[in-house]
Amino acid sequence: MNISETAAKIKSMEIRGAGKIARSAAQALKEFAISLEEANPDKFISELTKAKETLKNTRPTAVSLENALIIVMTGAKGTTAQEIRNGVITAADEFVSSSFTAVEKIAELCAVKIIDNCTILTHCNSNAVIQSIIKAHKLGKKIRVYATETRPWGQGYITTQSLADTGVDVTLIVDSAARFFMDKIDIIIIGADTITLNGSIINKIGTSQIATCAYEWNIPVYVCAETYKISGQAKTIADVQIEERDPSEIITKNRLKGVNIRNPVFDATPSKYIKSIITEKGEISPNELSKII
Ligand code: RUB
Repeated sequence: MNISETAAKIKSMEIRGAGKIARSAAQALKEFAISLEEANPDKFISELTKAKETLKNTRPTAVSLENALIIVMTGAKGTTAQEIRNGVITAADEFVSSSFTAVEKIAELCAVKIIDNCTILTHCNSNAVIQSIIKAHKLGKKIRVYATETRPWGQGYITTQSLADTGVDVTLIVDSAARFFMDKIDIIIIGADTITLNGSIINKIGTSQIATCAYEWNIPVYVCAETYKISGQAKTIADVQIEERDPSEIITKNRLKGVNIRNPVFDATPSKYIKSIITEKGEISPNELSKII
């Protein structure tokens, strides 16, 4: 896929999820470097930079996307266009492979947190979470999962179907039923798009409602996230742009007259509602994040 095709698919959410958009963008930048016929090294880097910006500007919230592109661009060094091209190819391949390894490692660590005979609640569709639940299931633990539908996009359908396909006992609920089922839940596991330096978690809209409710019920909330989802720039949630998408994702155009419709698609959960962040480098308390970074 070329840059504009990949950018369009990320923007339309045909490619979605913080990890997947990061890997797809890295792959697209690599393919662009392979196909770019430019012998002048400065012009080569300038074309790469333009392509990087096009990819970055597709979705504003997940720092995984920007970080992946920054990592790939660290390879863009050399005195000839071919050296730069090779550097980009190597950096992109390393990023994609390390991001898959990170998810495997997170799944191993998170599966330990999932005790036998446990009921989990998750929200949206996070690959890191799904792999963790599947890992625990394969270890023979008896698990029940409640997964929210995740309005307006319905990412919960992907989550529930992939868990059911691997034999996990899974129940789909509407987002507003999360509190209703809270007395059945032992642990909440969610993914992340961005983690700020003060330990706030930016994830799918509705995450913060679930986390505050879990706090009231004393249920631990774990975040499964690769370290490239930590923002080096965003100190607090005020530094993160929350994507707001078209109202037509919520309701058919013109169905209501004279009604304002808002469609923010992520929200921020402050660190006090998070038990820990499970990364490929180990478990991190959100309050310790800035020191560790
Ligand atoms: C997806 C979402 C996921 C995170 C983590 O939002 O909020 O929880 O991206 O996913 P959207 P992963 O559907 O709008 O992209 O663990 O797969 O990176």
